[in-house]
Amino acid sequence: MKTHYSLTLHLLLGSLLLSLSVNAQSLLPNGNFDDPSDPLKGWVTDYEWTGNSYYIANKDFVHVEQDGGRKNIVKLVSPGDGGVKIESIPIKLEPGFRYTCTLDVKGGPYRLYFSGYRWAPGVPPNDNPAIADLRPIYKSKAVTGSSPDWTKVTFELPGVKLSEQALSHLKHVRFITIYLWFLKGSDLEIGTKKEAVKNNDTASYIDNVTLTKTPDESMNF
Ligand SMILES: [Ca+2]
Repeated sequence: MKTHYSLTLHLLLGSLLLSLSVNAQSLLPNGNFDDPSDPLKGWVTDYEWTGNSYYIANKDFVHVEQDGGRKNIVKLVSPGDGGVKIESIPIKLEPGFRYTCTLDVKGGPYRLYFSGYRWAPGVPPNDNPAIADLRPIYKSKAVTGSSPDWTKVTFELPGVKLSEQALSHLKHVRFITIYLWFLKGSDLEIGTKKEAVKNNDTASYIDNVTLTKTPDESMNF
């Protein structure tokens, strides 16, 4: 009898772990930037179309580098007051779920959050929009900070108790992106100051971005 119970328990535990691991599968393709043919596949770095002078050349400040066991990592060097950014391709928002992003970061200062988008005027709804087809209408609570060493950071959509105003915006959100923004890093140095100046390296780095969703009543709208 005891064996029977423990076998049942074992099977239950096994299927629970299996379902957890399926649920925990990232919704984001190429979050580790290790795609062999296109390391930035699934990511947006080119904002020339916006005409915003801060970000016209954004893509020139985002580079893929090799880093041993991590394979590819992304290096971001902030050129000035506007900072530098990288954003995931738009991902369909499914109401009734909260979204969790984790990533490894080195550098900063950073401001990391989910950006929520509605359709731009005149764009017919479709399943694979470009960022240019969308207009931002919502930002989740941002996580901010900086770190000279690799650090795992987590942030969520919504990440806060939703106000009526936030809900009224979220109702229009059709797609979300992971929005990773690195500010002017003049007061943060990786290594010693001398080394940083020599390498012209006050850069930030990211790797291993994952996105998961979890049922959440507060996200029913
Ligand atoms: Ca990697």
